[in-house]
Amino acid sequence: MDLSNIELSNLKSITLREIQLPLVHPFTTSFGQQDYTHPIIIEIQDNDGNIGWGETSVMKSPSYCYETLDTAWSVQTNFLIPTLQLINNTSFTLKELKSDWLKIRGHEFAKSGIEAALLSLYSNSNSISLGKLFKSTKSKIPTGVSLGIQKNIDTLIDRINYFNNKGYQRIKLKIKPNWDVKIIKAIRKEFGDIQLMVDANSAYTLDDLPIFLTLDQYELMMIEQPLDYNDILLHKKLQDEISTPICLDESIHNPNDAKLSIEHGACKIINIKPGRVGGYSNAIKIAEDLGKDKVWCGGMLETGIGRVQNILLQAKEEFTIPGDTSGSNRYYSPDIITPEVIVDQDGFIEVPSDNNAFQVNVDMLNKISNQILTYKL
Ligand code: OSB
Ligand code: MG
Repeated sequence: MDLSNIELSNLKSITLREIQLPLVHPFTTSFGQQDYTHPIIIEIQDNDGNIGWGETSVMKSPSYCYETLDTAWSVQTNFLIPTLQLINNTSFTLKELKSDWLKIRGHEFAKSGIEAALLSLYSNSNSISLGKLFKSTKSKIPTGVSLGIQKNIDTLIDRINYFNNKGYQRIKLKIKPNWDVKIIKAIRKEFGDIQLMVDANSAYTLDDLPIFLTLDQYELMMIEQPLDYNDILLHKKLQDEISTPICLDESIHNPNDAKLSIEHGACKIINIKPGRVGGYSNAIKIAEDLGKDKVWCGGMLETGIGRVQNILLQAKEEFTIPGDTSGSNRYYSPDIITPEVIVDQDGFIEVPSDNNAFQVNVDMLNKISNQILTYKL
C-alpha cells in the first residue's frame, strides 16, 4: 500500500516533550559545537490505547537550517496540531493531512516528527510493523560514523581507530577551511584506503575550487554540502569542475529538490534525513525515485526513537551506501530506548523485525523534559 493512502481515525491526544540529553562526546561542525541535543519527542494516542512515537530532531540554534527548537514547537502547537484536531473529526488519509500541511510553508522538521508519530501509531494499531509499512526488506543495514572536528590530528586518528576497530564501515569527517586537505592527507597516510568521505556543512564558496581539486586526489566517496545551504545551482557549477561526487544535505527539502538536483548534475548523491525532507513518506519517495547507490540516510544525532525509525528506512533496498546511523553508545548514555541500538563487529545494525523490539523509557523521558504539553485531538 502507498503510505499516503493509510487511513487514520480515532485519535485521542498528542503530547509534546521538549527534552534535553547530553552527548557522550561534544559534536563540532563548521557551524559550531554541540554538547546537548534538544529534540521534541511526540507521542500520539488513540481511543483504543495504542501509542505512536515520533521525533523532531531540530537544533537549538538556526545554524544547520532555519528551524530551531522554538520554531518547531511554535509551528506544531499553533498550526500543525490545530489542523490535526480539525481533520480528526472523521477518518482521514495521510495524503489529506499532508495536503492541508502544504498550506503551512516549510518547517519540515516540525511536520516530520508528527508524521512519524502518526505512522508509528497506525503501524501499532493495525499490527503491521513499521518496517513493512516502509516496504523494507533487509535484515541488517551497513553503517558508518560522522566524526566532528577535533582538537588536533592525533585526537582525530584516535577517534577513527576507535570506530574502525568497532567495525564501522565508513568514516565521515567534518571539514572546514584549514581543517580539510591536511587532515585527509594524514588520514589516508595512517589508514590507507578505508571508506572515507567529508562533510563541509556549507563552509566553502566557489573561490575555494583549488581546495576541492586537491581533495579530488584522495578518492573520497563524496563531499557533502560543500557550498551554501540554500544554493543548489552553485553546486552544479562545482560538480562540473571536480570528479569527487557531491552529496547534498542542507539544500534538499523535498522529493523534487532531490530528483532535480540529480537530474541537472548539481550532485550525484543525496543525504536523506527524514526530518529535513518533511517526514518518512517523503524520505521513502526520494529513495524510490532515485534508486540504489544514489541515496543514504543521514542523521541529526537522533535519540533512539528517531534512530530506530531511520534504521527501518535504511532497511529499504535502495540504501546501499552506509549511513550516519551509529550505535546508541556513540551518542547517549543511556539512550531513551531499551534495548539500545548496537553495531556488530562487521559494522551492521540488525533491523528490528517488529514494533515491540524496542521500548521507550517513558519515566526517563519525563525526567529529562523541560516542557511537556498535551492536547486533545
Ligand atoms: O550535517 O549531517 C550533518 C549532525 C547534526 C547536524 C548536521 C549533521 C550531523 C551529522 C551527524 O553529521 C549525523 C548523526 O550521527 O546523526
Ligand atoms: Mg551533512
